[in-house]
Amino acid sequence: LSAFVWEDPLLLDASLGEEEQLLAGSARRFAQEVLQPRVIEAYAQETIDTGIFRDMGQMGLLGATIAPEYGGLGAGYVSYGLIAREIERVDSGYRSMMSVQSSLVMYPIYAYGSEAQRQKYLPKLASGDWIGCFGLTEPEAGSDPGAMKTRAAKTASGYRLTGAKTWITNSPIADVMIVWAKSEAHGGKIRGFILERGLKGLSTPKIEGKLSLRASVTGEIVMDNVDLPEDALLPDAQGLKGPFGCLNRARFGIAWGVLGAAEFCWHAARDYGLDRRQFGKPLAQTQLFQKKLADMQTEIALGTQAALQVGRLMDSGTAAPEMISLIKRNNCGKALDIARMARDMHGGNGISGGYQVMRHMANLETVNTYEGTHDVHALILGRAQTGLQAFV
Ligand code: TGC
Ligand code: FAD
Repeated sequence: LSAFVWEDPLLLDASLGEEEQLLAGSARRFAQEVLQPRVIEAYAQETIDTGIFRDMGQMGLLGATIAPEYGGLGAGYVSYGLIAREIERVDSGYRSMMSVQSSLVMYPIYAYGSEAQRQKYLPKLASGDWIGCFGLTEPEAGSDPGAMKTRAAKTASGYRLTGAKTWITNSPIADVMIVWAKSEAHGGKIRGFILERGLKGLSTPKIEGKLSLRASVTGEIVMDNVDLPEDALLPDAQGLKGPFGCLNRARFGIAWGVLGAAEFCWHAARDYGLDRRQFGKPLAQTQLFQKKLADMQTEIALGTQAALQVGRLMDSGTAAPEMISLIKRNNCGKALDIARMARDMHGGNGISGGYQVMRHMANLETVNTYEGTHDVHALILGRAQTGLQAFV
């Protein structure tokens, strides 16, 4: 038998292909060199540097799974997951900026858009020159997006949108918005529209006072009779499966990303326990501390193996949406438990910004809620195994 590698207990790295390892390595360098030095201040001050999108774009981290002819890398979903893990090791908010742009804006244009829409939007979104957002949630339709009130009426030259989206990542800084609305011209079915900043009647107020995800900006999309041309409609998405097709990808990335945040917290707790002495010995030499480290290591190792398996199935076209619910739910829940535990293991220092574990903990409260709450994913899995839907 070989020696045990405590940081990579089930040898995840060795299960990756050479290109996946290279991409993960360059994403890690980028995240540590470009994002890590600014995150503590950005989170404290809630400052958003839109240049981060261009930095990510230059590194090929936006729309990595999109074909190279549209500015992507043509990489697989395991690679996309590895990128999310490295960015979220620094901050869930930076990963949010990346995953909304990649999975919720570039993916629907790529998968459901016309060739003209792909040519117009994807290269600028891939380079980070344009920033995108995704409007599904409404004030009265969160877990139940089918209850949305936003409407698209038909006009002589296109569509007129009325309604409001809320809790939208990137909306106050977005150039391009994917908005889902019930379209009167299509029998009330949900359709996707591409909106551009500057349209009359369109505004994107920022949501102030967040205590979580402060390095990522969140806002509303308010549409007061916004007129759109005919070619703003995404031609190939009809019904809720349009937005859910995007959410499958983003949720998969989150399942990887949260484990990056959890790994940061685990390593920080270990380092702290090795340095900090109480009762005449390092905290890391107590049984309780070691039990907590073992729990963290175990859950992260199992979670990454599950995410890798689902990624391989996505890359071979054999993954089911419920598999993504399983890993999104479990990995978010475990990452949140790990961050809370790491915060506790740092004692009083754990609440200071400099130790960073409390920031991860606060961020993971959001990640456990968005893209389908922990409980909504339980109901998806419950429905799949009983055939009974318990939402309504
Ligand atoms: P339901 O009857 O289950 O389905 C309606 C239609 O959609 C299809 N479908 C899917 N298709 C592809 N992938 C999936 N995962 C799908 N799930 C459902 C389904 O086959 C059906 O198709 P058809 O042809 O029969 O019409 O719909 P429901 O209304 O009963 O939905 C139930 C529920 C609770 C599962 C669903 O509404 C849900 O997942 N709710 C959670 C909402 C959510 O995740 N919102 C996310 C907003 S975006 C966001 O949070 C971004 S944060 C990003 C960041 O900053 O990183
Ligand atoms: P609700 O649906 O009101 O849920 C409240 C509670 O009730 C939860 O615990 C939930 O699990 C529970 N619950 C709901 N239904 C049931 C049921 N049937 N049975 C049992 N329990 C139930 N949305 C976007 O469209 N685009 C974005 O970019 C985006 N970014 C976000 C960024 C942030 C920082 C946040 C916080 C949210 C973001 N969201 C975004 C919205 C997010 O997807 C929603 O918050 C999420 O889907 C939950 O909806 P809700 O907040 O309305 O909660």
